[in-house]
Amino acid sequence: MSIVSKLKEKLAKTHNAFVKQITEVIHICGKVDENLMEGIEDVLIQADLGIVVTNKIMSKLQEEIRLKKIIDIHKIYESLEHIINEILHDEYKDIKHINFSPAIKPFVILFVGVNGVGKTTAIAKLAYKFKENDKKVLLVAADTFRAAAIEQLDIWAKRINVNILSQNYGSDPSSVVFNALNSAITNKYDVVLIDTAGRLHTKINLMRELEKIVRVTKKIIPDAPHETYLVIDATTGQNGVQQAKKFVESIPISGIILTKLDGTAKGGVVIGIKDCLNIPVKAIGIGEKVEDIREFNADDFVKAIFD
Ligand SMILES: Nc1nc2c(ncn2[C@@H]2O[C@H](COP(=O)(O)OP(=O)(O)OP(=O)(O)O)[C@@H](O)[C@H]2O)c(=O)[nH]1
Ligand SMILES: [Mg+2]
Repeated sequence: MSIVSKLKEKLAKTHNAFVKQITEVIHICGKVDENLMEGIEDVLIQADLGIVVTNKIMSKLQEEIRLKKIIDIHKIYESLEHIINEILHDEYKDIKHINFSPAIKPFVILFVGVNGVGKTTAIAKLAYKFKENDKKVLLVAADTFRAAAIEQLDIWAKRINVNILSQNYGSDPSSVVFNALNSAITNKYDVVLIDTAGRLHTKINLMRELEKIVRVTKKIIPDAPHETYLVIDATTGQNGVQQAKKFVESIPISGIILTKLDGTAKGGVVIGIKDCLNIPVKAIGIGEKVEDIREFNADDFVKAIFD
């Protein structure tokens, strides 16, 4: 099975919702007019693209209809695909892929996000990829809020056969990070992946805790964390994107990992994120298994949604 057909299978809910609704609007309207434009705009909003990018798409669509003098309603679908593809290409043209063989050592990645979005799972998935690239990987259990969180990371570490550094439940997450980074330097780890507790963006003390983790990290390795990934649950659609804004205000975020795209019709949320947060989606989660992660690729994504 090709990469796109596999992805299409995983994104089936978003694909079906999108195709079905657009086709329905086209069918009901029957001709290219104001009604059709309103119908398409509604579908884009419902698909959770967000207002800003929806407006951008709609004005490009109007322009294309005018310039190309489109009267055949069946050409609209094609135009829409082409416009969304162009927007994503434009936004992602200078984006660096995740480097699974980083030159910097240890390469430190911090994972943050609200509760239950899939941080720990994303860490396991990426750890597995680094491992496949022969990197020496250390997982850091800086989610000390729940004993179960440490256990969960420990289970993943055993399953993918990488090391983990943890302290007792209730320890200061910054002290776990401090010890882990020192150990990573001494023991020559290539990659350090730091798991943090889920936190609501509105809890100021918890956001301060993240800032402290970053400060402590820098004390040991001044240019670390080399990446900070904000994990967002796609099933929460635009809500997730709005929550993300608060994280961005607290610490620098270098990329987004958008999870659970397999279980939602709200996959359209991908299309508006870069525009809204000015942070690229680096990877997408499409299942619960360790191999269910893909680096984000605009071309493949648009094909999976439209074709
Ligand atoms: N279907 C699907 N489920 C996922 C995906 N990513 C994570 N999950 C599931 O989501 C649930 C929460 O995942 P975790 O990785 O524990 O989330 P977390 O952000 O670490 O949660 P907290 O540490 O409690 O904040 C688990 O049941 C995962 O299996 C995904 O891409 N697709
Ligand atoms: Mg977790």
